[in-house]
Amino acid sequence: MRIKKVGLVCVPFGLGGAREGAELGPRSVMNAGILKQLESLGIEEITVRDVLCPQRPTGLPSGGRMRYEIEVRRMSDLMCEQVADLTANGYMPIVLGGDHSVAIGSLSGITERDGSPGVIWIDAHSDLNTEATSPSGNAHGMPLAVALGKAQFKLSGASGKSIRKEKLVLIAARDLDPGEKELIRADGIACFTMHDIDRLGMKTVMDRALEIAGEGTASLHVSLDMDSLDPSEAPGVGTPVPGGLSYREAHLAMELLAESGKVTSLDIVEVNPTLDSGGRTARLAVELCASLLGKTIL
Ligand code: 5AB
Ligand code: MN
Ligand code: MN
Ligand code: MN
Repeated sequence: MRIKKVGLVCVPFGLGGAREGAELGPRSVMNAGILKQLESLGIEEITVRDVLCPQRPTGLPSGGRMRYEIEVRRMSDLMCEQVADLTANGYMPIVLGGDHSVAIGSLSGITERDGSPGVIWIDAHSDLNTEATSPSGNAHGMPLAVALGKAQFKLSGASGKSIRKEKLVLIAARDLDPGEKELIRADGIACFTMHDIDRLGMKTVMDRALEIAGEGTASLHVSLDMDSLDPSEAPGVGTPVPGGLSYREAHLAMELLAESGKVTSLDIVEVNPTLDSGGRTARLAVELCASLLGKTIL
């Protein structure tokens, strides 16, 4: 499948994480030249949508066990509309976060148009906390629990559940909370940890991931948390964890996804330029996006 139309959805939202700065992510990825990169790949139509995200309120965060719940809901509703509209018009949505809570909106927007997508979640974390299991109350640790209908947080219009556990694959996990581990085991969610990547290699892991998430669904969503990479490659993230993907492992993952021809939407999240070293993480985000869209070495 050759991708001809891309819709960049800029979501400057950082209230889902503990540290300020992820709201500056979309700008930094744009400054790192994502538009030029898309053009040079021969994408014929590019449209950019800016989601008008709620600002950090003064005073205490809204919400109970999910911090800034009101703002997360507002952002997700706006995003859901944008992503659904782009999908309906034949654009591949590429969401530039923002912290990972933006995936709540991506997944609900995709589901609204195409039904449940397969999901490949590339992340040091599993983002499966509910309000009850979250150690932090931060929404960026909860988007998959929300999408699976496990959290109390439900989106306004939506039925609550947007993805199926059988069609979800986690890749690069290495920092899981007790409640998340329990859920992964109890629900039999496919999880390729860094240990599995060490043992099997990225090629085998991605083949298996594509078998699980890439078949029997109308669409395939890839959610790339930049903290999946080793902090030595991607220092500009809010929750770095040692022992992550190498530069080549991450590129290989994207190249194999491109070769599959199955990916229909993408999030690139958790780029935090205030923690970055000279825009390195943003540039890597652009490169990985290019690989996923079919850029090859030769
Ligand atoms: B990210 C933690 N599990 O829930 C939590 O970066 C971290 O989107 C979540 O993967 C990290 O607060 C969320 C401890
Ligand atoms: Mn994440
Ligand atoms: Mn993460
Ligand atoms: Mn993070």
